[in-house]
Amino acid sequence: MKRILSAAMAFATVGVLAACGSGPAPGNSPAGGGSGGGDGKITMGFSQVGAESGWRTANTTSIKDAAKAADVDLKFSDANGKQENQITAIRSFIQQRVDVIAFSPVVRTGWDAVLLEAKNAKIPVILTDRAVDTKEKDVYKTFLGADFVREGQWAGEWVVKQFASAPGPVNIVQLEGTTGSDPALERSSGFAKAIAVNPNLKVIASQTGDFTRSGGKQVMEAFLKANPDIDMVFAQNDDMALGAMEAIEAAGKKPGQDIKIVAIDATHDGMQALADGKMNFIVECNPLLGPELMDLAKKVVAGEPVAPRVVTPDETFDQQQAAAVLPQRKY
Ligand code: GZL
Repeated sequence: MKRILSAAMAFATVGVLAACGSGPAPGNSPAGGGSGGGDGKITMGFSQVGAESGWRTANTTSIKDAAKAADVDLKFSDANGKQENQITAIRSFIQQRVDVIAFSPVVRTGWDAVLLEAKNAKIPVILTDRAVDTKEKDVYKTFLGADFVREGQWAGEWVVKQFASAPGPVNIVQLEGTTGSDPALERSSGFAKAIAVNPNLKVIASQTGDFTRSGGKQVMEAFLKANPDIDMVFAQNDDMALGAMEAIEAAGKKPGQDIKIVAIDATHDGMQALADGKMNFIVECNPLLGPELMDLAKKVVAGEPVAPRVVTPDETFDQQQAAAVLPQRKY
């Protein structure tokens, strides 16, 4: 069953939130070193997590292409998965007096100090893709990204349906994303909440594969050695699912048949494996955040109110739906 968060509902949410963000957001004077949008051109410093997955590659491409199309001067930094590299990059953007800073925080905590430095420098910050935990007030203008709890819930609800008539325990293994990251924490809780309706559904092992194909393969090899009767894999992204598939085949089993696989992202390789029957269900997490990020950045630099949270729509795919949409997929 395809599920799409209705656009109307999404816009209604944004509309309501925008209304309560009345008046120019504080600290929004164009104190950045860019032109402040004065000549219509703004300078954005962007700190990206890294290049760990197909999703990340598509996300980076979207941001770079959208900056070009929006005539935004983009200073792009790849943190290679390390928080300290992101903090260094953000400090460098502050030194360069950019007009706006955007970043996808690799993990949820540890950002208070650098976010306060940006605020004190009067440079607005936009979070994209992943959220942070911070006790500081007004240290970022908005969050643009998916609802990860819902993604985990939709994956879990598919498992509940799939095994509704299972007579006994259903052994599930979970490949978690990067430890401490917003998507890993929230997809885990959404999935756990969804499968709790059926006590037969048991997560017998759960470990991080760090959102990478090699990580998913290594962890799945260990799971298979320790648990001979795995029925189901919940992989928190396609790349770890693709790695798990290799491990399952190397163990002489058929992925998608002997061991079912549900994943999140809906990148090309994941959707191809789904269409080929080696996976069973995917929840999309759209990486094409670039255009909306540039719109938000221009509004924020101009001191216009923006919604504190802009949730991007997701949808789901089974094997038949994946085969049908693959030719038109943008990533
Ligand atoms: C989700 C994003 C996650 C993807 C992974 O918005 O943060 O990080 O699900 C990526 O593929 O590595």
